[in-house]
Amino acid sequence: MMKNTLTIAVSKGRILEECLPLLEQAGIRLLEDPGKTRKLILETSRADLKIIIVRATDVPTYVAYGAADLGVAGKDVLLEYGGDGLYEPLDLGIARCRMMLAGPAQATNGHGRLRIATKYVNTTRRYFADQGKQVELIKLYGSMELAPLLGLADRIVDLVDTGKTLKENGLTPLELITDISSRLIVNKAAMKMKHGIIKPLIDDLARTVAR
Ligand code: PRT
Ligand code: MG
Repeated sequence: MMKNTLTIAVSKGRILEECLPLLEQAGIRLLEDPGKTRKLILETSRADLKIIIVRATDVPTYVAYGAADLGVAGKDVLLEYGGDGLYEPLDLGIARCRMMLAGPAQATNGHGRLRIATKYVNTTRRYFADQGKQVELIKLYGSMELAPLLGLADRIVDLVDTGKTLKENGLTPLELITDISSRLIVNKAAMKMKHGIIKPLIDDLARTVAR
């Protein structure tokens, strides 16, 4: 962690795409087109600031350990990560969606414990525990929508944007667990040691988001 430089961890895809206009309004441009390079460390128009490209679920890890000073992560990823060592000073309002419980339209509210397939096992467990319900969780890494169709689970917990993915797989949204957007996260030690450069960046981004 170098004292006068900043590293921001961002995932490729919708978060990077929606992040770039915000960064631009804060005076930060990428020097290379992220769609055309395989580089994982991207230089910017600010010599003291670089963007690193990591998997969405790895963003909190890089920031918590101080390998990156800041990061942009979906609230879904942050809820599931749960660890400390992170500040979450700003809701960037990008990559919005909803985390939902979903299932077949005519859900057979079977016997015994509900089986739920999801990649968000911690968040799902907490959601049901808060209602005093015990559920059986099945951890999946993708294509959750298949699980009820094949009898692997009664329900799924997944992110929903337009609802098209659920619909095309014969599933209906049943309960809203929480609204999701991407957050700026900051390593706690970096926030202290590099306050002089991090604080103005947070303020610039906050102004941009408020516009
Ligand atoms: O895709 P990859 O395996 O590389 O990683 P990832 O899925 O973790 O990354 P990415 O880029 O797909 O998602 C990054 C973040 O974007 C997530 O952590 C969310 O915070 C946010 N986000 C916003 C979404 C969506 N909207 C979204 N719709 N992430 C995923 N989806 C998926 C959803 O899981 C489902 O499969 O899109 C599908 C539903 O979309 P609709 O429009 O059909 O409802
Ligand atoms: Mg994805």
